[in-house]
Amino acid sequence: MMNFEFKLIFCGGLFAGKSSLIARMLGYDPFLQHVFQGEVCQIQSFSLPFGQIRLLMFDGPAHILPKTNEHIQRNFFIKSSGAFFLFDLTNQESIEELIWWNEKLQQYVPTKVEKFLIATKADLIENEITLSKRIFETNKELETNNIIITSSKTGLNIDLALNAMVYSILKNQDIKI
Ligand SMILES: Nc1nc2c(ncn2[C@@H]2O[C@H](COP(=O)(O)OP(=O)(O)O)[C@@H](O)[C@H]2O)c(=O)[nH]1
Ligand SMILES: [Mg+2]
Repeated sequence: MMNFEFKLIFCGGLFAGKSSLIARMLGYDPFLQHVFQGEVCQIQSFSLPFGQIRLLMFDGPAHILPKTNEHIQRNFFIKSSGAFFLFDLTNQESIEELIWWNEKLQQYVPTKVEKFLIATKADLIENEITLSKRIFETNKELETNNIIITSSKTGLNIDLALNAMVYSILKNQDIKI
């Protein structure tokens, strides 16, 4: 059996939807159940035919991280295999916050990190979802694999986002599944 452990970080400004997304990815409904506020790391395990994958999910402490010292910032980013970059569809300017998270990620992680841009709160958009030009420009700058439109309220594309991340990491590390 082969066992793997990967660190995933959830990046984005305050209220982008990080904690709700993590709760959903762990199989909870954050709108019915308590969201673990202040928990640094949540663990999700998957069983695959060849063994186990453990995901260590780190919730970006947006309220303190940009103001804290290099040591604490480094601890958050270091050794991550995957990064979810979140912005809020009801506030598309929230994408600007991601520039900082990406700079720090590049500073502290020299190896390749699998990245996805996660548009959150799709359930709050009544009409057709349109992404601004700035979203596509920033996505290009962040060099993500893809943009995924999600809702932690309805569960839209949550499994898809997590599966895409795990698959990309395994592929990047040349692990055949
Ligand atoms: N309607 C809706 N609200 C959401 C969604 N995701 C998060 N929220 C709400 O947005 C606010 C911020 O979410 P939270 O996960 O705490 O963001 P964080 O600061 O990035 O951890 C909370 O009031 C959540 O209930 C979503 O998919 N749909
Ligand atoms: Mg939070």
